[in-house]
Amino acid sequence: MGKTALITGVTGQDGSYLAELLLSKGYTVHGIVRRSSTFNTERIDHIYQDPQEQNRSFVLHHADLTDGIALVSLLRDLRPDEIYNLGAQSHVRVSFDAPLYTGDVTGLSALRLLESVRASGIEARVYQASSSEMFGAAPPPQNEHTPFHPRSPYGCAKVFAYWATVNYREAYGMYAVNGILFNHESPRRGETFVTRKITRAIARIKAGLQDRLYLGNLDAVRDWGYAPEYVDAMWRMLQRDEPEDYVVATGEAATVRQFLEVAFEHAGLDWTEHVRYDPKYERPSEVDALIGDASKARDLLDWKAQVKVAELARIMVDADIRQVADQLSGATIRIDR
Ligand code: NDP
Ligand code: GDR
Repeated sequence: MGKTALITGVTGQDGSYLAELLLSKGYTVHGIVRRSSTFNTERIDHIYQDPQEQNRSFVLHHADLTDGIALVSLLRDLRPDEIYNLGAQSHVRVSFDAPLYTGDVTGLSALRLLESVRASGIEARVYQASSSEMFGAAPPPQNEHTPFHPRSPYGCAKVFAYWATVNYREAYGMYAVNGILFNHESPRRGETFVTRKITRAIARIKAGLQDRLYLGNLDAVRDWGYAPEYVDAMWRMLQRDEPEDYVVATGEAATVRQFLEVAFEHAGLDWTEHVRYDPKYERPSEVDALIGDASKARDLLDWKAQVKVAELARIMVDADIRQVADQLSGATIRIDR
């Protein structure tokens, strides 16, 4: 019998790659999808299995991380071996506009889920999607011992979720781990995060659909990796004998400006002709520099980032150019690139 996993946030960038990975390993994968008036399953449509099919290995359930009773009921029914808590209001800038909502969904919901595991009496291993945003103003390089100094409601919520996870491990002996992941991107990245905003704009500029791209702070330094590799690190964390927390990063730094340069150049464009500043995209308090030291993941998980920022930018530009071409030709949109 293969293992059973439950993924919250299965419709997101990471959830979709993780579902694919677990299915390829023979898992039965359950995902939580929240009700939406428009389709929100685009990233997982290619692995969707019709409810009429017998012996499905990929099953979706309507629920919401803010609904603790629904979580307990689901866990009692499914009794998963592994739970990956990827669901969140994950946009840092938006968290300043919706701080309480973000605190609830991104912070308190992690505790809700942990307590639901306890209340339902199951023995699941729990992965919590922690973030380099927890380090915030702490100078780089950041590792598992770096003190947290979050700079946004999102970062604060993730710090709460981090400590709730550690506390359930210490208090109840639960197998619960934090993966402290630095920024990771892909062609499935949400369109309002800076990398995807840039690569999507490049494709549209090339196709004559847009001319300008408005951005905020170009000096921020980030450690950008490739999402499919990062979900593999999540899985590895839950396969160890002992539950521990790990930083996952490439260790390579680039500014937003450098990402712009590489991405535009790959498309044969000059970014200075198209990019303009809009203060709307600045944050009330910014995180200046995140550069991860993932030596522990390398030593204990045998995990190392292969795709670095320049290759990542090229992968994303190529995918967006293909997607715009598909849209213009009326062809079926390719999600799996
Ligand atoms: P996305 O924003 O792409 O996905 C977030 C997911 O959470 C979506 O499936 C979304 O559903 C779901 N969700 C939001 N609110 C709720 C809710 N109330 N109940 C249930 N589900 C909800 O994020 P990523 O895939 O990029 O990231 C995955 C996790 O990892 C997040 O927790 C994020 O904060 C964290 N993280 C991400 C990093 C990154 O660089 N990508 C780095 C470090 C941490 P819907 O599709 O309906 O909106
Ligand atoms: P981040 O990602 O805040 O690091 O959080 P984002 O891509 O939003 O911003 C990265 C940097 O780019 C600067 N920036 C802009 N950002 C956006 N979104 N839009 C703009 O127009 C723009 N112009 C400049 C930002 O100021 C920032 O410095 C991501 C999310 O996935 C989190 O969920 C995750 O936890 C962290 O990465 C690690």
